[in-house]
Amino acid sequence: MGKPRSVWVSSVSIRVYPWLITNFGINVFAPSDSQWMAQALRLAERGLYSTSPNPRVGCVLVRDGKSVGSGWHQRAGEPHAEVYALREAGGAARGATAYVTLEPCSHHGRTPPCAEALIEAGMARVVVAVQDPNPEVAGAGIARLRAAGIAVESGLMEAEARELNVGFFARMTRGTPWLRSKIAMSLDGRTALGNGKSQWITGDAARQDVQRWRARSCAVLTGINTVLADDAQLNVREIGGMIPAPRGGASNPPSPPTHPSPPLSGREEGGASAPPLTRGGQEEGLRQPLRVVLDSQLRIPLEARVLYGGGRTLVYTALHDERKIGLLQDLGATVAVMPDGNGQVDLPAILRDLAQRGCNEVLVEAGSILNGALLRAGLADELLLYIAPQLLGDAARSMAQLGELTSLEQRVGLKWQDMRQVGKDLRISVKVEKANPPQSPLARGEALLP
Ligand code: AOF
Ligand code: ZN
Repeated sequence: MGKPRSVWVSSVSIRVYPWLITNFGINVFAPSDSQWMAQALRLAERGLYSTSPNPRVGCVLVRDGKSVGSGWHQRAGEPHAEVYALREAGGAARGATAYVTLEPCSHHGRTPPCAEALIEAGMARVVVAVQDPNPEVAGAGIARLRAAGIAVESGLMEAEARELNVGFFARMTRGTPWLRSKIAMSLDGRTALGNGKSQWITGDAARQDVQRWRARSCAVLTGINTVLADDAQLNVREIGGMIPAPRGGASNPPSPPTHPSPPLSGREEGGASAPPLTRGGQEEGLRQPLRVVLDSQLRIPLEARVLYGGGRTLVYTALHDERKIGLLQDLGATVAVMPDGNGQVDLPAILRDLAQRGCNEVLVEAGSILNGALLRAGLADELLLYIAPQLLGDAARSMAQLGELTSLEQRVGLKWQDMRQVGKDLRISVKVEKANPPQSPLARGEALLP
């Protein structure tokens, strides 16, 4: 039997659900199911800045139409969402329905299996948004619950749940992180003047917004040319003194809204469903992304700001220069030598290495050379474009060096994802179509990496 289908039925009595599932393999979700799952997704989003390498997960326990416990996963090594919810519910969990945004785990990781905890607590039904792609779980959690006689339905708001953990799914299913390239540009797609001047094309609000995308990423990746030109620190510092919500279980969510919640995009930055952030000078909880520099020839100056300040720095190079490597290590940086056959750094190998280091989402903040190389190699997954209402002219630098395309088949296909105004600029996010990787002449070996 294939994947169970899900249909929406507004007035089907709860008693016919098991009958439909048993006889037709159909999952039937009531409107209240989706409202509770939306609640669980909102809780999961609170982990946007803190859970990695673990996924963002939320859980709501409902009995007699009321929430009796809820929780969200906050940090790797700490309890999972279900545990917070069960703790809050206590004995009231017996006979409840659990809404979980990710399949409850079945393995002993840093914490014990949530499936067992749900069974012990006497759950009657478990509704799951999406199966856990972690090979250690991958359906075993759901199977364990079913074996214990619990009714389990999966697939409710699956797209939203996947989107919220787009990086975790990428790392688990293909062994590389989700690569999102941020590009600040003019309306005519230019990122700097011909002489390199680019500060600042977009306004304060857009640059503030970028800080949040950095904060949710496991790593920020750039090229040596950008380090030499901008000397950016690439850490998270300007989110208005805001840090992720403090430790502790989530409070009980209110009763479900009478109208279904608006769909979650899983990518809100300052929008209506942005995770709550608290103001304050508490440094604890402010997770700095790993700063990654691609520097084939180890040209990075020892004074480069990316080597200092908050956060760790990882330099990938193609050069076995023990002296320079030692100097960088003395400054606290990690250096990995990963050459391809052309004296450049090996991009696919670097991405696999980053995944092995637990990176789910990587934000690329680089110039047109690296952006072009990633697109040409079919490695970029998403472009986060900040577009300023100005024209810089055709002598200015392009957003990505793709080389000359000679047929339209070579173009990079994109899919609109999200679009909004941020201050005086526009923010457009697009996903890169992977079906037809671009085949410009430059994609065939003529590497242009820094
Ligand atoms: C859940 N609920 O809230 C989360 C889950 O090392 P551990 O013990 O924290 O396990 C991490 C794995 O557990 C992670 O890779 C993913 O498969 C799952 N995450 N599972 O039931 C949660 N965060
Ligand atoms: Zn778990």
